[in-house]
Amino acid sequence: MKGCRICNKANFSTILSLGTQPLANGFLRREDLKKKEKTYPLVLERCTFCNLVQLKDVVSAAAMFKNYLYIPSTSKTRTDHFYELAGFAVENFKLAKNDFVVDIGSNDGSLLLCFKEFGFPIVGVDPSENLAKVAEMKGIPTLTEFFTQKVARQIVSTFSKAKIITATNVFAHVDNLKEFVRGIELLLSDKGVFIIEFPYLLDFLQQCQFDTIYHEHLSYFALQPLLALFDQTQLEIFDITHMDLDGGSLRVFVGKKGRHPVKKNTLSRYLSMESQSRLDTENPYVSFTQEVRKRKKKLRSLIKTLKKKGKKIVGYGAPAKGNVLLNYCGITKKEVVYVVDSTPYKQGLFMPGSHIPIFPESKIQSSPPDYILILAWNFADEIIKKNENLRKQGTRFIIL
Ligand code: JHZ
Repeated sequence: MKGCRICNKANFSTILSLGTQPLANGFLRREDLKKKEKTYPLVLERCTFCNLVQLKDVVSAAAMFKNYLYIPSTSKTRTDHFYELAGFAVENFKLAKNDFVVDIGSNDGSLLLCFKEFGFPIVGVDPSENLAKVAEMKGIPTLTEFFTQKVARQIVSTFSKAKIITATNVFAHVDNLKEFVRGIELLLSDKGVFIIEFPYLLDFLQQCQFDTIYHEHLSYFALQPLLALFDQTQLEIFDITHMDLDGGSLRVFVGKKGRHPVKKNTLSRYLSMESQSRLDTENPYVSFTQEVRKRKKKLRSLIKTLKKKGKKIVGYGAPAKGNVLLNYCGITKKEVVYVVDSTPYKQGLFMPGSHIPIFPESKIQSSPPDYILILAWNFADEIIKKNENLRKQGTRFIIL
């Protein structure tokens, strides 16, 4: 049995199984619909030694990320967030003209574009071949690789050490966290800052965000296990902030030991919230699992009632988490007749598992439903606002 990716111990306590599921970003072409879909077990567990919540089974990263259809630039909320992050880094860490910025998991280059506009030299690292091409077209130099020590050395020798390294919504995807962090040690300049963003375990549990459990998300971080990870390195966490994005995320600031004043009171505040929530016991996870089952029952019964009344239901957004929700709750194209999504790469494809067809957002205006199930619940405000006319005409929104 494989050990925990932070402490190497092999004592795990199972939190929840979502059965076997297809890859949450494994969108299908019409010709794939008749083929048997590949599914993988989806089991969440906790290391009882360091408390890292993690997936039991690891799907090959190449299978998930080499051809990747998710792009962040389709949501205004997220692009605004990237501008805020770049501005924050520039101001707070007093970036000078030639300070070098690296984004890991750079996707279509959306975040680096913001740093580029400030005039900084930049490079992205992302294994997705299709998205690296899109980023290059925007003028974002991109290494089509998974980030490792080797890639870090290559960047240092070709460009320089980095003053800022960002990793937004990618740290949780990394199987070999130690290799990744050693790469950061090599790439970060002495006064540099590594900024990580990821969904926060406390929000995940409190808001029962079970649909964010999928094969890409290997770790579900709280501060305490993260501190244990960085304790094994020459790096340290020196500050942390909470953000509303994606239902509650953390922005964590990491530097070389002794190079930045450590905000001890801030870190202690998070640690004490985590210990008050008893994250080192079974209790919060048992309550979470009970709530997941309740929500599944509630959604299934709501959809059944609406269908009996002859109501038309469609989905808004084709996010990865939407597929987990639909597949775990056993909802198919019989119940949700279509979904719309603003990502051009997803349009014309079908949702994995449920086989619901994906259309551009304009479809919802030309063929309005009685009910819209908001699958991209993290952007509910943005979605409801732009479909205000439908609400006025009587369409109702469902958010789980
Ligand atoms: P969104 C992805 O998850 C995958 P997903 C990944 N593993 C991760 O960690 C998170 O991102 C951060 C659409 N949409 O961002 C666009 C509209 O159609 O919640 C997207 O397909 N209209 C890297 O897939 C989806 O919704 C709109 O108005 O769960 C949102 O996906 C808006 C605002 C969005 O990520």
